[in-house]
Amino acid sequence: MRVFYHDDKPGDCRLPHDSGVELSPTHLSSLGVLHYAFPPSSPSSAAQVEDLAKARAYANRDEITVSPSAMGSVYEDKIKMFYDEHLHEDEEIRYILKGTGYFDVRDAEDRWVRIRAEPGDLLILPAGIYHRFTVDEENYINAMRLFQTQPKWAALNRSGETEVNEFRKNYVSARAR
Ligand code: KMT
Ligand code: NI
Repeated sequence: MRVFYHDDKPGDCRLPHDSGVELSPTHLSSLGVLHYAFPPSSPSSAAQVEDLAKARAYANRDEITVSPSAMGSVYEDKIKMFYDEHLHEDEEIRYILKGTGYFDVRDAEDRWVRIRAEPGDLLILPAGIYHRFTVDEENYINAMRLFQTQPKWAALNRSGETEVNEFRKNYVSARAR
């Protein structure tokens, strides 16, 4: 994982958009974003992911591959959808198995913080945080998604309504503390 400010320049979202300003993992934890490194090649990783899922009551999971060959004609549309700024009323947990991609999260000053995710990175984005996702120029990522039994999984695109969403308000007040 690498964390840096997005350069906020227009252009293909799959490019690095690296501002050159590197951020520490502590910056992420101050936003309520948790990160674990469970290398897929390490024999203990699968059990560690299981333990974490159990501890947070995540009963369900699936695997997603974002790539032109896995998604076919809907690929470009899916990429645009993932990159629309949104929030969820529940955590978003992603465990990267293969490939690479970028998770962008808004910080307290509303700047985009870009997280470059690689195999072994497990990220937990808290409910209510504004975020988006893109693959990089390799156009390939394979990840495990974890779901609680009753996921509130709709992506709510940023709008006047999400600004007053109770999960958003709870997130902002928890972050400020
Ligand atoms: C999401 O929620 O943005 C996704 O599921 C994208 C693929 S996970 C690497
Ligand atoms: Ni999301």
